[in-house]
Amino acid sequence: MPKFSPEQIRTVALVGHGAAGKTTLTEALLHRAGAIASMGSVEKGSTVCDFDALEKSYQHSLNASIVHMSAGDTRIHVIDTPGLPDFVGRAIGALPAVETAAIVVNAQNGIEMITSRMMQWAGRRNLCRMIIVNKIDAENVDLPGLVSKLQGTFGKECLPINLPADGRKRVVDCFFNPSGDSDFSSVEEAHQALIDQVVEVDEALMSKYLEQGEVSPAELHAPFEQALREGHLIPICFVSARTGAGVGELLEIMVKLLPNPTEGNCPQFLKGEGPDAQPIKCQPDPSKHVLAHVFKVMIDPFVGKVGVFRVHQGTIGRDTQLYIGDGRKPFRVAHPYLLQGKEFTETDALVPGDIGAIAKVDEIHFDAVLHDSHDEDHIHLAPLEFPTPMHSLAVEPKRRGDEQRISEALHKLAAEDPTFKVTHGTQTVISGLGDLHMRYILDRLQSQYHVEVTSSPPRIPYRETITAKAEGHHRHKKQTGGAGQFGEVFLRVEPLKRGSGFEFVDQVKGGVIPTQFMPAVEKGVRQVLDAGPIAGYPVQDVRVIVYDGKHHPVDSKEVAFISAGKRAFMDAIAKARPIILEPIVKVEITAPEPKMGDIAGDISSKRGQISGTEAVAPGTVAIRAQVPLAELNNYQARLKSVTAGQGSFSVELSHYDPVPPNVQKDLATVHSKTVQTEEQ
Ligand SMILES: Nc1nc2c(ncn2[C@@H]2O[C@H](COP(=O)(O)OP(=O)(O)O)[C@@H](O)[C@H]2O)c(=O)[nH]1
Ligand SMILES: [Mg+2]
Repeated sequence: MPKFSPEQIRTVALVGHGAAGKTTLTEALLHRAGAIASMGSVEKGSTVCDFDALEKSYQHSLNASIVHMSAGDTRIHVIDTPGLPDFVGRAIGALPAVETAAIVVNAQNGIEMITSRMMQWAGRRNLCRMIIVNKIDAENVDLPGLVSKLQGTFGKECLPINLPADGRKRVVDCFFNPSGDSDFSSVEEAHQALIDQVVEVDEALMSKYLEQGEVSPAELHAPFEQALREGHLIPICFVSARTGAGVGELLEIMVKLLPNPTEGNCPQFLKGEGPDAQPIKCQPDPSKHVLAHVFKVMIDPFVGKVGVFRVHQGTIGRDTQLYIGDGRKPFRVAHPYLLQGKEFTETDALVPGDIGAIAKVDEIHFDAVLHDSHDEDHIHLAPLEFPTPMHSLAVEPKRRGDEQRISEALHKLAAEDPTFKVTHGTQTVISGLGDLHMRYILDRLQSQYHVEVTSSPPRIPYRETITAKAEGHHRHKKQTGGAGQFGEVFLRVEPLKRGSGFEFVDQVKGGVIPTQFMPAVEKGVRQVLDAGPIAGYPVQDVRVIVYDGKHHPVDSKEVAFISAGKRAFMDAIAKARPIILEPIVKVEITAPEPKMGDIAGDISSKRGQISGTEAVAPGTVAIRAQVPLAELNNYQARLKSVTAGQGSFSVELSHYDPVPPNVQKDLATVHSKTVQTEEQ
């Protein structure tokens, strides 16, 4: 029998900007709930959540960590997430695992970039939200100012549920038992504001309230949950993770006011693919079929692959048989675990609301849905939106023979991280969200997988295309000693719309090129597609129409038509006004407002165009622009120097545009030189 029913479970993700104090607050909550005997610290590397060696050396959370604690007869699962922009993918990934996103705000720094982003992301995922103002003990904090900034930025539904008192040494409750004085503003007024906001979702209660002037906390419970679910109320509470002020009160709020799984918004489960996908209604009932979602995967050298999941429906026990997504082969759970940071504790049963883990199931992957319904249809969650990884590095093994091990290690790292991608082309290129993310990957390769690589900026993925129609012709004829080779091809090329790729059309009449040789002609043409004639880049957006040719009954061979197709295509391209295309990316730069002019000037000097600006937080602007990727080399370092480390940016592919003629000339020159040296 599970010890806790879904109604007794709370799930909370602590999210927000780096250094707001999420990891320390998790430690303080565990301590207050009696789950740990003494509080560790981030500085000493002794917290439950930042257990990874690299987290200790960076002194920042790099992964989502899971802990649980009991308060009375309630079990609380807390996910401590990273707040550095480079690691935000792991925080976004954790959102479907919880009913409540608690956005932790640093009282010293106020609203920061990830504060705003997390408010938006959590809102879009329909999570209940609350704001925790941490570090109220610190010097030079303006708490009343911060409350009005929060309300100004995120709306008047952000209302204090408690307030600092006694010179920020404790907090006073404004909801259940409003009495006493706070350091600023009136407890009674804060109480009124909360009740006014809550009763707005329930007309009957509103009339009663207007008539009698008061309603009991018990009557307020259901509308309070509804207001949270609808985003109509975002409570603000105050804590100091360091001194413990407000931490006990926060636990009490979690137990009494945050939604249990039956009171929150279930994430959207879908069955089937694409636009035909059908929504599945999820019921947080332990007796129904199992629906659980894997929101984190760890690949540990000792334990193997670990899938961390949230149960949304049904019960997972030792004997439960589970399917993964549309997989047909079930596996037996055998050992369901609860996690406390790096510690695994085996448990009997996990019910809706529980966060658990299973080890050594190879097929498990990030974002997989676990279920027991024998259903072959693809069951999945409405897709999460992650920032696109665009900071790339080309990597090469330091030691010969390490290629295979490096490739395997990179794919394991990519399996853990939705914002890390590996591509193998002429170079192995790894992409992530920023310099720190890349450094972390290289550090992991070394410390965990014991392989070393050298890294360099990757080559820009230029493309070649044509801008006019043209004709091409080649006659391949060889008479060397014995059997000859003969094949002749006439073709036309036409530009296609940007992004359409390549089309090959056979319009040969009367068998002048016998059908068995057409694949050879196409093969020859495709050889040019991989390495275009101007500078050796892939050719795209071209239609090739083969319309005439000649063959010889004895001398026509495959090689002859490959060669004729290739040369005829090159002949046509040369006459079709070929150009080089370059990737243009959408950049979003977030920086302090006074730096906007410098940043905009810099963007213009990089052939970029500003497409808009927006205030994302008080004093912080987001600047959107389109810039050629080739101009963004080293941009992180430049932005850092322009903004004194206060700026960050994200990049996403927009489209391909022709390069300016001088760039085309330079690229062609470099190419012809390398071709010459290769031929020598
Ligand atoms: N003064 C003060 N410092 C705090 C408090 N909570 C955390 N810190 C410090 O703030 C820094 C960042 O804390 P951490 O928990 O790693 O933040 P996270 O990035 O949000 O997880 C560390 O140096 C903590 O010791 C607090 O309540 N008051
Ligand atoms: Mg942390």
